[in-house]
Amino acid sequence: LRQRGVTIWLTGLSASGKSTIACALEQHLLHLHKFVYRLDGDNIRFGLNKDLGFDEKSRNENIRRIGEVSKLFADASCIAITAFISPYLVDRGLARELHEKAGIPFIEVFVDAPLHIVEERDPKGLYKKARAGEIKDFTGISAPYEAPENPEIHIKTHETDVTESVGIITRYLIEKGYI
Ligand code: GGZ
Repeated sequence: LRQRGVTIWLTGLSASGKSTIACALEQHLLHLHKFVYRLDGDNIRFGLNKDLGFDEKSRNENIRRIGEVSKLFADASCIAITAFISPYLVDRGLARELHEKAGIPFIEVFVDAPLHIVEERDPKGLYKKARAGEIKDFTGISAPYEAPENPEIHIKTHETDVTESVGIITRYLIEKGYI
């Protein structure tokens, strides 16, 4: 049976654990000899989307393009993993619609950690800068994050380690017959 494409869409605050989970999941699926590709800030925001910033319109366009690109990868029978804050319900809804219209599964994963926890983590010092007003429109501080209402998977990263998170997503893929 040929692999079917799917998009695994991680959403959550900065420092919630999206990239960490995305990398570990990618590695795990590669070990299972799956065709997988990860889209993140490094290969999208510095390339295709380098013309975009962080105001609401730019984020809408960022997510619109990522939705289109992930759909193309999944259409080419790849497991596309995306790791972007994607703070707006409507944008994630449009990405989902795009996939579902093409008959491609869209798996929304809420990478959830409370604001006080991600602010404590603050690995790049961005929350501190945002609190000081040095970064404007910062998600969770001065820009909104609209939590998913009905995600396929909900992971609380302050209670679940990376290995277990990868296990949860992998078991979901197996249960649904996607891998
Ligand atoms: C949020 C910002 C901002 C602002 C720069 N708000 O933790 P990081 O550093 O490595 O990940 C964040 C990343 C968010 O980009 P996304 O493309 O995922 O955002 S969105 O989906 O909302 O378009 C953060 C950094 O960029 N960063 N400025 N103002 N995060």
